[in-house]
Amino acid sequence: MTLKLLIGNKKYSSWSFRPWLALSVAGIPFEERVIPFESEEFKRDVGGVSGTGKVPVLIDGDIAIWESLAILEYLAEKIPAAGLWPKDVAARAHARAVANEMHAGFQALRNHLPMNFARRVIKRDLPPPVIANVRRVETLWTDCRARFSGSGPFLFGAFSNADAMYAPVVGRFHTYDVDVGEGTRAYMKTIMELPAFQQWVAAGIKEPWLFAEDEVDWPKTHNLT
Ligand SMILES: N[C@@H](CCC(=O)N[C@@H](CS)C(=O)NCC(=O)O)C(=O)O
Repeated sequence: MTLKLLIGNKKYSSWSFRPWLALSVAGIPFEERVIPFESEEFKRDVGGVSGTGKVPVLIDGDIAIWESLAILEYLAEKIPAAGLWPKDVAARAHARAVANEMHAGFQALRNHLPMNFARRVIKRDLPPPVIANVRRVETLWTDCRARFSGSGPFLFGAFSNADAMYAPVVGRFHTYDVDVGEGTRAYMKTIMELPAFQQWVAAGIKEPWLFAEDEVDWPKTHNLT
């Protein structure tokens, strides 16, 4: 049975992007279904399988899994050959901790810099709580790379669920031209050069839907104007 992933708009849906990227980079066959936010279809079809009424939702036969991180855990467990968590126990524990930190935190960064792949790259002023979030992300990436990446380009060497969890942050740092160090830039380049990352962005830019709450400085920085 083919896995099916229900996702929101590719331009904006950062939580959808995470499992989509993991599935795509790992080469796991799946069907995607983009369901636009605020549509009748969204209420009906997402509400029908997820108690939260939110995307992403992974459907595997009779099983419906909501919450991005739970989906990533399910994929790692169901398809161990995909290597979505590091093999080494210490690295795996660390990868889970950083993935959980993303899932539970960085509220200031997420609110102030909503993921928006159609926005022109223009710097946005950052209030102190957002700068603190940016610094924490940089520390965390530097630490993962220094301790666990070996000769691989990702946080734990090979691509893992930890990279999937932070991919929308890479997009935000790029889109809002956030000041970051050289190591951070190099890691961002690795993620942004993934063919799957580029496919998602290209599809997002083409989407017709616009949502004011995600267009923080509309219309000055939108690619479509
Ligand atoms: N904690 C959830 C967050 C899911 C979430 O907030 N999804 C947003 C899209 S990125 C959503 O479905 N929003 C639609 C709505 O709230 O109506 C996860 O990790 O999957």
